[in-house]
Amino acid sequence: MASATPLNLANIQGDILGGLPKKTQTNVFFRILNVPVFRKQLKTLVPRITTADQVLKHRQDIKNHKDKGNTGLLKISGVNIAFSHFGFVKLGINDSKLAGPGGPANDPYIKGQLSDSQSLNDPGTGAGPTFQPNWLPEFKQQLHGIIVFTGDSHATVDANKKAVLAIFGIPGTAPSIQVITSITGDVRPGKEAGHEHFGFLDGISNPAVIGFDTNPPPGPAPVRSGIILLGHDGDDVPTRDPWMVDGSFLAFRYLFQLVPEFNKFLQNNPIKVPGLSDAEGSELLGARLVGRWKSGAPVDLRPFDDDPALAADPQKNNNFAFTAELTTQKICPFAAHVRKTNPRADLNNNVETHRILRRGIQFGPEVTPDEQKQNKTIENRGLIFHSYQSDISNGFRFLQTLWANNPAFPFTETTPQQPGFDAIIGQAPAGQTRSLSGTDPDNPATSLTLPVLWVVPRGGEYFFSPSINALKGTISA
Ligand code: N7H
Repeated sequence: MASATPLNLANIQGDILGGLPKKTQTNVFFRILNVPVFRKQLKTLVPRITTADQVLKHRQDIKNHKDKGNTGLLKISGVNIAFSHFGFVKLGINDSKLAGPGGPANDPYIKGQLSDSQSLNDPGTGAGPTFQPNWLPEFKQQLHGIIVFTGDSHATVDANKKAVLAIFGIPGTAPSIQVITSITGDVRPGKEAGHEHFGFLDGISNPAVIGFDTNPPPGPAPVRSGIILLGHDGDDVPTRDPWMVDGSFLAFRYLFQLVPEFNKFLQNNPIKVPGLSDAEGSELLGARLVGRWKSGAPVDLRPFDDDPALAADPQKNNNFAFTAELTTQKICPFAAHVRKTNPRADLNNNVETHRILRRGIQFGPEVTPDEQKQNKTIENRGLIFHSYQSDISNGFRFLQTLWANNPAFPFTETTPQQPGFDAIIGQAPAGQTRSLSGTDPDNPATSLTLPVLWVVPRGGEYFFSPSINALKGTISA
């Protein structure tokens, strides 16, 4: 389909392209109670929605603020909104053209993530139609939408949330929506800022989008805007309804992380390499499971020790493609998380249709001394995972089911080893144990058994984040 470039950044919600700047984020999940009233009120919300061009301005303001030597944070707040299929059904809007190329009958967005959870291998009970994932009860009902609030502080986010909920009559006697649950995530404190709870720097590799990202650093090829936005060059459905153009699907996953248990596993299984202490061997195992060191330095460029300077250099830290060893696992295991989720040269760099924009944030406290002592999770913590893509089946779902959960991927013709599961997010079918090869660089065929799932899904949904025109028009009309 014809490209809509140059992109109309004032029409695209800001978390999709650019990402709402955030130290904290609150996600409000809602159901619509009163359709006509909600529609009217939504019109009032639209001018408050943060757009992609405003994100560019916010980021420039933050830079200017820092350049002036200011130490405190600039007060910035953002808000975006997205709807599930069930939300559009409630609104009486025909969203069948949001389905992927296979049509609506079996489309994950149309079915909703709860119905998809068994195919994602989420842990649960029962099988087939009686399957119930081990999700929190609030995510086992039909959610109609999500409002994402971001900002520099809880005070900023809370004030924005209060003002937005007031638009929908909350608190009050006749609200047009019901808040089902609200979850807040925060950037981790101090030196851990930007690192997820296992300790690894996150948010390094996101695809540059043609028409938006000017001058991207060396690394994987930029993607066409239609890989992320509907109705653009690269969108695999040629006939979207006009209101769908400039929107994007938001895959949300509520992922709990068992950090003390993960650390204990690393501690118990140090990689034995001459010259490395046990602690260094454990550090190496962690790096080989992820494909990056905690600093963010890629294992493909720095296989046996960390290199914080490499990690900090955006000209180098994403400029690799596993080309040094397409047929061995000495440098980086085939099943390393970043190799599973972006296999680069393993697929001749033919990965464009499976790139996603990740916009996650951490939730929960730091590991407590008590948890450390017992090697056991007591407090809830993890990742509020958000990813944007123009096709859920090719994006989030492809990475999860056909790559991370698939022990045979990447398909290796010239080596006898089966890669195994992505140790971070790979999920085996019920009753099966996870393992992977390649963690020991000197014995790549040795298989390492993974005793527990350290990333546990407790909820999720697929949403559609519409354009500003759609919010002003079809959705609120
Ligand atoms: Fe992953 N982790 O800490 O191990 N991820 N991830 N992820 N992830 C990445 O390159 C992590 C999850 C992707 O282009 C890094 O930005 C954790 C899901 C993709 O090279 C780290 C969780 C999915 C990439 C982590 C989690 C993905 C990526 C390296 C859950 C999709 C980019 C930093 C709690 C299904 C790959 C970086 C590339 C990178 C971690 C979830 C996908 C450190 C802890 C559910 C596409």
